[in-house]
Amino acid sequence: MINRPEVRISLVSLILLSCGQNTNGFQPNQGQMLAPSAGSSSQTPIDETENEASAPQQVSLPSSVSTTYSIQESSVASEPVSVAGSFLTCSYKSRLAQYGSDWTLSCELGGLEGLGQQSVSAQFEKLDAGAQAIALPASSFNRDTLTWVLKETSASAALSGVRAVVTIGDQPAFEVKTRIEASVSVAINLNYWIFNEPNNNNGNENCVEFMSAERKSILPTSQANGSGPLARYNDIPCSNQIPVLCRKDGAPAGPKWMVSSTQASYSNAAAACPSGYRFSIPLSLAEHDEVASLVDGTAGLATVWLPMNDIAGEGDFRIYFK
Ligand SMILES: [Ca+2]
Ligand SMILES: [Ca+2]
Repeated sequence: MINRPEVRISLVSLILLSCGQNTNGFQPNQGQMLAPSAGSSSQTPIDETENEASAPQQVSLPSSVSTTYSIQESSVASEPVSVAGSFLTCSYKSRLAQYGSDWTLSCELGGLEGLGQQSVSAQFEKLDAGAQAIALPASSFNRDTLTWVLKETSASAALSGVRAVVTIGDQPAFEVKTRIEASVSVAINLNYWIFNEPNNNNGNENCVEFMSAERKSILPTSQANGSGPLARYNDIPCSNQIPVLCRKDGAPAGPKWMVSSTQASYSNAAAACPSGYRFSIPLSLAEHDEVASLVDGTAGLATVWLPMNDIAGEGDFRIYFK
C-alpha cells in the first residue's frame, strides 16, 4: 500500500527571478560566484557535468516565467482506525511555497456521521516512526466536512505521518493516524540548478546532486558564470557513488544536517544515513543555506545526493520524502 510520497517540481522551476528582464530566466555572468576554497584552482574534471563545449542536451525551458505551481497529484492512503470507525485522510490541496512557512496540509476526518459532528474537535501532530512529533496549528475548520487546514513548517513537511487526537462531545478522546502518500508541487522562486542543468547528459542523468562551492568553482567557465550563487543542483547518473544528505529525524542530539560518512549509489542512499537521520532535501531557502554551508565545509569537492529524481519521466523531477 505504500506509494512513494513525492513532490513534483516543474521545469518551470528553472527560473531565476532575480534577473526577470531576461526572457529565458538566465543571465550570463550574472551573480557573484561563491568564493572557491583555497587550492581549488586545479581543473579536476567533473565527469558528470557536461562541458558546454560539447553540445549541451539542455532540457527545453518554458517560454514564460511562472513562480507558483499547482498541485499535480494528491492522493492519500490511510491506516484504518477502529475507534468509532473513524478514519483520517490528509493531503496537500493548496499550493505550497518552498520559501517561507507557507506549507499547508488539509486533513479530513471521516466515519463520524452518527456521532454529532457539531462537537468534534481535534489536535494534530506531524510525526514519523521514532521521530519527534510536531504540533500543527489549524488555520481553519469546516464542521460540515470535518476538515482542518493545518499550517506546517519545512521540518514537519518532511515527516509523512499525521496523528489527530479527536474529542467528540463528552466521550473519551481517541487517536487517529494516517500516513501521507501525496504528491505535491512546491513553488520555486529561485534557481537551484547549475546553469545548463539539468541536462540529462548522455541520456543517463536522472538523480540529483547538491554540490559544494568548491565543486562549482571547477565547472567549465561559461557554465560557472551562468550559475547564480544559489545554484547547486545537477543531474548525474544514479549509479554514481557519492555521499548522502541526511536530516535529523527527531534524534535528541546531533546536528540538524549531516553528510553521510559513506558513499552510495542513489538507490542505496537512504541506507547511508545513520540512525536518527533520514535522506532529505532542504525545503526552504533557509535550509538551502544551511545545507550549502555544510557541504561547503566538507572536504574534497564535496557533493551529496538529494532525494530528487526524474526516473518516472524525463525532465519531471520530483522530491521523495520516503
Ligand atoms: Ca534525466
Ligand atoms: Ca547534469
